[in-house]
Amino acid sequence: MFVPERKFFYFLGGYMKGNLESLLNEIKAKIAEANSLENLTDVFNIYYAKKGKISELMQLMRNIPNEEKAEYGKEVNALKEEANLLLASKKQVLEQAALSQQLEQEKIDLTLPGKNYYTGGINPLFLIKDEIENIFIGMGYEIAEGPEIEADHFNFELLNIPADHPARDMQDSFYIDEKTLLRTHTSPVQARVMQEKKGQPIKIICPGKVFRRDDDDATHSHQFAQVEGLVIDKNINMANLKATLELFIRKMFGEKREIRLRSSYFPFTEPSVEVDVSCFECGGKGCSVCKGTGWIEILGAGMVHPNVLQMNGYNPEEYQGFAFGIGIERVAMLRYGIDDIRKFYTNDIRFLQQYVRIK
Ligand code: FA5
Repeated sequence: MFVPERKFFYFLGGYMKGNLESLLNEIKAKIAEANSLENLTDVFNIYYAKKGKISELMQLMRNIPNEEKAEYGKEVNALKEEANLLLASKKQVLEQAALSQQLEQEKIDLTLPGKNYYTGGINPLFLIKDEIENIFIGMGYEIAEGPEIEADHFNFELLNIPADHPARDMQDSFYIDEKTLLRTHTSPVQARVMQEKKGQPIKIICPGKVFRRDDDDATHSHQFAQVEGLVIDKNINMANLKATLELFIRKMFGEKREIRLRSSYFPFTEPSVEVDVSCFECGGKGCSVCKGTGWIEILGAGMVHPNVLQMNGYNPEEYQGFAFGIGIERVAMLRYGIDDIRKFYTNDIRFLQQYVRIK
């Protein structure tokens, strides 16, 4: 450590020299005593502030004869320098101590139990929706979208279901006003896409929510989800539809599950079919889930009706098409063995945890 030489101040005799020495000793003692950064700042202020003791030494300069001023200044600077060094090194020691203390206080006890946050998971319905999408994307389909609040015109009329047609009873609806309703199926997207593609070939699916005034039971809900499919091109026939549906069902349920195509009626397809899959609960014997039939209906389908093609800008002499509407909940129920459709919507975490990891 630098120790300044003190050999003069004869102009003020031993008094000044003694003063400088005792000042340095005083500073040293205060620095040694300081046990926090705040204390050290106080020490600094006492000596270095405008009216501090070191500043006072400089003011004494004016009493010193000119020829001795330089020597005196040097001596005071040496004192200042030593005090600076002492302050800086003490500051380092105190900072280190403060850091160690902080680290000590913030030490993490890895043995303490952690806080448990739920991160959520994907509802099994969405897992199935994604799987259905992937199967059809693999067959070259594109994904289309349509509004959930739909015009009566698209939901019914452009699908060959004029007002007062008895087929409207098949899909009891939630109306917003006379001409607007919550769509009862994803089929209006057929009309929307046909009008958009203006006579060009089409190969789309459209997943989405639909709404009906159905009474809720094990297999019916007033809100559910469908995936619409529509293919329009030249030379499309019923065999293409059957092959497509069989491929989808085999990919979705495996080779072992039995399926049946039943002839049916939809005003927008001719001929029409409904597809049933053997009940997962009873294996086909009949139970409360399948209402004793041994089968669960998962989709409706058919060849696009010539009237629908015509109304939406396609010449039925030139173009044919098939369409289908798959009930996503029903597929999920069959796939996972879920015995009540309402379980998808009640948000019981114990139910969801069986299908997805919820931490
Ligand atoms: C229709 O909705 C037609 N739009 C399907 C269609 C599309 C036919 C294209 C021809 C061409 P349906 O009402 O049968 O059809 O419903 C289709 C599927 O939705 C049913 O097979 C069933 O899986 C499901 N579904 C129908 N109603 C309900 C309901 N209330 N709750 C849950 N799923 C339902």
